[in-house]
Amino acid sequence: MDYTPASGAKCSLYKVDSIQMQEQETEVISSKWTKVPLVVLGFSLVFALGGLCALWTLYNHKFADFESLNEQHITVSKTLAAQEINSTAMKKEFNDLTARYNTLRDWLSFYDAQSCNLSANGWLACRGRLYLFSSDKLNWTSSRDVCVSKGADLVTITSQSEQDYLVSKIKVTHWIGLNDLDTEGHWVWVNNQTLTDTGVQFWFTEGPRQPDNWRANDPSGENCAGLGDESGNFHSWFDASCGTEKSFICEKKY
Ligand SMILES: *[C@@H]1O[C@H](CO)[C@@H](O)[C@H](O)[C@H]1NC(C)=O
Ligand SMILES: *[C@@H]1O[C@H](CO)[C@@H](O)[C@H](O)[C@H]1NC(C)=O
Ligand SMILES: *[C@@H]1O[C@H](CO)[C@@H](O)[C@H](O)[C@H]1NC(C)=O
Ligand SMILES: *[C@@H]1O[C@H](CO)[C@@H](O)[C@H](O)[C@H]1NC(C)=O
Ligand SMILES: [Ca+2]
Ligand SMILES: [Ca+2]
Repeated sequence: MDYTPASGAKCSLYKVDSIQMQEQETEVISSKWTKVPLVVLGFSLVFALGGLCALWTLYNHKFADFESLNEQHITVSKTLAAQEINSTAMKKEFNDLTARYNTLRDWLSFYDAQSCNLSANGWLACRGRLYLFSSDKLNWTSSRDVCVSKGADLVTITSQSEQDYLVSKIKVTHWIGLNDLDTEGHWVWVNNQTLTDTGVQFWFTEGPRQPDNWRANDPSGENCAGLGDESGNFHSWFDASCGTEKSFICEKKY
């Protein structure tokens, strides 16, 4: 009899157990049903976190790019600004130099006009040289002899400015100190300089090109050079027969 309550208690215990088990079963069932969204949520969270992480990395990357670009931009801007200052300074320097050059050139041409107008005993002085423009006409060899007898020689033309000066002084053709008497076509000055040595030559090129060693009047050809020809053209050189009688230009240093 004593067992009854015990057994009853056992039963009630069992009852309790069965109720708990029932509850546990329902818990297991309910947790089975809630796990699916949890897993989805978990995955979503992982993906979201991954996305955020990727975005963050991308952002950092882009920011680094932007920073380096910005630095480059600043550097280039600074260089540009410096070069602008440089170019302004150089422009100013160039303008100053041009102004100084023009002043000097004006002064020099004034000085030239003065100094190249000096004359004594029929000789014209210009830039350290004395020139004599003959009024009589002789063949090339006799012309040279006259110059040499005056302590000079036939003129050698060694620059554009000397050519320009002489051209400005003549109104008829004049012998100059250039010939190809020794070797046909090899032109040498009376001081033995070649045209290559002096670096300038002013042969006539606007018509029949000179020198042409024309042989119609003189079978020995044309082996002496004159400034200008019988029809003018005083700005150019012509080869002519050395026997022709022309005015001539002597030159000496002073
Ligand atoms: C400016 O010019 C000087 C030479 O005149 C040069 O040495 C310097 O590098 C230049 N600076 C820039 C920024 O170009
Ligand atoms: C130099 O002489 C020429 C004439 O030979 C003359 O026309 C010119 O005005 C003179 N120049 C000077 C600066 O005296
Ligand atoms: C030029 O050369 C000739 C012959 O070779 C020589 O007699 C003469 O002295 C030379 N003239 C000059 C100025 O050197
Ligand atoms: C140059 O003229 C002189 C004097 O008249 C003469 O002796 C000489 O033969 C002439 N030379 C030439 C190449 O015509
Ligand atoms: Ca010739
Ligand atoms: Ca000729």
